Amino acid sequence: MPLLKDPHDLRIRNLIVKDSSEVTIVGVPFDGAVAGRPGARFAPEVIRNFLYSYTPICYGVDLRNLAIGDVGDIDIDRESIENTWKSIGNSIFELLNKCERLIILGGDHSITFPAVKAFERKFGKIGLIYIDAHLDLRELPAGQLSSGITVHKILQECKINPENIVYIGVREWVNAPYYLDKAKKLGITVFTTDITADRIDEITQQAYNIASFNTNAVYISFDVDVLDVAFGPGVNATSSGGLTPREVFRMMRILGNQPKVIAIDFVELCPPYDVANVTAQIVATSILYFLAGYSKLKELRETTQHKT
Ligand SMILES: [Mn+2]
Repeated sequence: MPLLKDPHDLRIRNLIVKDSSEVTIVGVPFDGAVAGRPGARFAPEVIRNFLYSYTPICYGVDLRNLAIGDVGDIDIDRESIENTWKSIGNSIFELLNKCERLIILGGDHSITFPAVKAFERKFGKIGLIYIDAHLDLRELPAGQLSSGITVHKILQECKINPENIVYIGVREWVNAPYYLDKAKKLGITVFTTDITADRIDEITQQAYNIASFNTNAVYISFDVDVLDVAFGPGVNATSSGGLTPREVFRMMRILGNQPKVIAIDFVELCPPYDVANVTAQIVATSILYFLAGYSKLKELRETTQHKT
């Protein structure tokens, strides 16, 4: 029997072009900073496989109004995190010059540091929404590596105002009180999962308002471990008490719809520890909802332009 080739069954893979000035997807297959369970380097390929197999429409949304390009993966050096960071920074900066929205497929969470640095170089005053079970504020002695130092590195090397940094989904019970105090003292807003419970729409909007206040552009970092372990077994550091897929989808749709949101990364998906690709499928669907939000924003912009 030949494989199904239904000309009426359009999938996202049929829409992807090599380069696009509108939405650009790029992979960063690096997991050299993970001490515990590496494997995130396999994530970009797995995410693409699921993402591109979906249809581009759902109720009221048609992603065919977006030009989506996939430029492949950024070159990384497994032996040297410094070289890798340099390569990521240069590539991301270049891509930000060319596209309206950038979707970065990690990789472990260490890739966010050079990405945010490049983002700041491009846009000046920026905001950051950090969706993660963890604070990633660890102060480690020089030379010691972990993907739990990302926000600490950003605060050290970027000019971002901590008051434009917001966490969503930080877990109760897994973050050291020292770092929670540190975040609060710095003026960073922390929405833990006890706060977001039943209020994800309102909290997401609030997070955007804080990150976008007096800034030119907002970067979103989505650590997949923000999902409850029941939905996200395929990560380096699992924990209970996290977000549900539905909460994440709602959040993504709202964020995708915001005008200053320019880049988003999806990090820490670890396919070797996933079960039946549960986590990978949730990540792929999250990207769809983010694109759905953007598609609606574009539609709105076009109708307002026609009216004026
Ligand atoms: Mn995390």
